[in-house]
Amino acid sequence: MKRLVFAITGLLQLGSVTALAIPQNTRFFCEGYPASPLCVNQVTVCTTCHSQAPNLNPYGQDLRTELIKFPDFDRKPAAFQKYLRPVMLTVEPLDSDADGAGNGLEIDAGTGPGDATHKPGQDALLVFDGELALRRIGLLFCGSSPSSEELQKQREAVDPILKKQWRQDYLAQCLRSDYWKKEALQRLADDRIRPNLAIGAQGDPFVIGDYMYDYRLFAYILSEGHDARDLLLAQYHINEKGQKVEGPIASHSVPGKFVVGNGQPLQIDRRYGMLTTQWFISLNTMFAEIPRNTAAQSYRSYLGLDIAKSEGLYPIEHEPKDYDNKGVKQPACAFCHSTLDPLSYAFTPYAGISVPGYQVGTYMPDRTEYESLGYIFGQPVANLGEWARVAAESDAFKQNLALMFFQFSIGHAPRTSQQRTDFAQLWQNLDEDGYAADRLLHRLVETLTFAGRISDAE
Ligand code: HEC
Ligand code: HEC
Ligand SMILES: [Ca+2]
Ligand SMILES: [Ca+2]
Repeated sequence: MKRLVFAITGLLQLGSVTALAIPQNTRFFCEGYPASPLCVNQVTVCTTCHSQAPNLNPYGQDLRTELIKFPDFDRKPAAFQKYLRPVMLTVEPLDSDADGAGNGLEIDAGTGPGDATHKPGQDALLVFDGELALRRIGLLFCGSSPSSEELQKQREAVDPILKKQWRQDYLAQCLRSDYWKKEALQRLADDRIRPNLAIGAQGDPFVIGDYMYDYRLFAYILSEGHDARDLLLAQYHINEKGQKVEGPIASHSVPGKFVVGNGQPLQIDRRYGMLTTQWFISLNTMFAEIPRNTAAQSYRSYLGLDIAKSEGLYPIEHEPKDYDNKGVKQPACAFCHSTLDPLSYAFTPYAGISVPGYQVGTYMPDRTEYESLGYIFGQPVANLGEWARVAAESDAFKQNLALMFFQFSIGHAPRTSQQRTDFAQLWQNLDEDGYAADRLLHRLVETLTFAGRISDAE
C-alpha cells in the first residue's frame, strides 16, 4: 500500500494531463514493435525516446517533428495512440542518432535508435566459455560447484558437440535435484505466493490457507517438462507426497486453531492453477466484494504487469463503475481503476474470507452480478476461465516467465543488446519448447549472456 500511495502522489505531482500521456507511449511503441528486444513485458523504457523525460533524444525529436505536422495532434493519449504508429514507420529509415545504423535496424537489434553509444554488432566480442557455463549451472541449479573432474573434462575436451552434451546432461541432472525443485524454484515463488507464517497452515489462532499447496504446484509445473501455462490453467493439486490430486481436498480441523481453510475445496471445473488456490484467494481477496488485490497480484505475478506502477493499463470505457462505492471514479483513481476494476470482475464469484455458508476459495456465482463483465488486455471475458486462457496465451505471460529465469540466472533484467537479443529469443521460442521451463533453461545456459567471456583474441 505504501508503494501505491507513492505511485499516486507521483502521478498527482506530474499533473493529470501529462500523466495520462506518458506511460502509454511506452506501450504504443511496443504495439508497433512487439518483438523488439527494446520491449520487455510489452513496454519499452522512457529512454527509447527521451534522454531524460521530458527532454527528447534524437529519435524522440524525429518522432516529434513528424507528429506536429498533424494539425489535430494535441499530445493527449488518444492523439499519441492515433499518430505514433504511422510516425514510427515514417522515421524508420532515418538514422536519428547518426551512429551509422538506421532506426529500423536498431529497433530490431535492441540498440537505442536515439542512443549514439549503441548500435548493432558493436558489443564487445564475446566467446562462449564452456567451463564458465558449467560452474554457473552448478551454482544456480545444483546449489554447488561442479566437481573438479567435471570441470577438467569440459576444459580438455575438444569436440564442441560433446562439450555441449555434457553441459546439457549436467543441467538436466541439476534440474532434477531437490535443491532446484524444493529450494531455488520455490524461492522464485515467494513474491507470487506471499507466504505469511502467522495465518498459514501453522497460523495461530487463524489458519486461512495452506500455502504449501501453492509452492508444490508452482514447482511441479515448472519442472520435468510440464506445461508452464498450467500456472494459470491447472485443475489439479500436488499433495505432500508429491502426487497429483484431481478432486477437492477438504479442510481438516486443528486442535486449538480456528481453521478458515487448509484444503482445496474448489470444484475442479473452476480451478485455474495458482490463481484459485485457497491461500491465494483468502490472502488477496480477504473481505473484498470486488477483489482488486487478487486481480492485481495475478497480473503482476504471472504477466509481469504491475498496475501500481502504471504498467499494463488497458482502460475500458465507462469504467470503473465503482459497484462497491470505493471512490475509484475520480480521475486520479480511474487512471488505474478503469483497467483494474474490469480485470477484477472475473474473480468476484470466488469466496473470500467469512462469506456465510461458503468455504473460503469455493465458487459461488450467486454472490455476484459482475462475473461476466470483466476484461483483460482490453478483451471482454465472461469468467475466470476465459481470463486465464487469454492470459496464458499472451506474450506477456511468455515474457514474464522468461524474465523470471533470466533474472534468476543473470541477476538483473536484460541491459546490453546481447542480453536483449538472447532474452527475445528465449521468450519467443517458448511455444517450440511446449512451454516447458526446463527446456527454456537448457537454451538459456548456451547463450553468450549466460557464459560469454570477452574475447582476448589477438
Ligand atoms: C515512443 C516514444 C516515447 C516514449 C517511449 C515515451 N515518450 Fe514521452 N514523449 C514522446 C514524444 C514524441 C513527446 C513529445 C510530444 C510533443 O512535444 O509534441 C513526448 C512528450 C513527453 C512529455 C512532455 C508532455 C507535454 O505535454 O509536454 C513528458 C513529460 C514525457 N513525454 C514523459 C515520458 C515518460 C516519463 C516516459 C516513460 C514512462 C515517456 N515519456 C515515454 C515520445 C515518447
Ligand atoms: C497507480 C495506479 C492506481 C491509482 C492511481 C489508484 N489505485 Fe487503487 N489500486 C491499485 C492497485 C494496483 C490495487 C491493488 C493492490 C495492489 O496489488 O497493489 C489497488 C487497490 C485499491 C483498492 C482495494 C484495496 C483493498 O484492500 O481491497 C481500493 C479501495 C482502491 N485501490 C482505491 C483507490 C482510490 C480511491 C484511488 C484514488 C484516490 C486509487 N485507488 C488510485 C492501483 C491504483
Ligand atoms: Ca542509429
Ligand atoms: Ca543507436
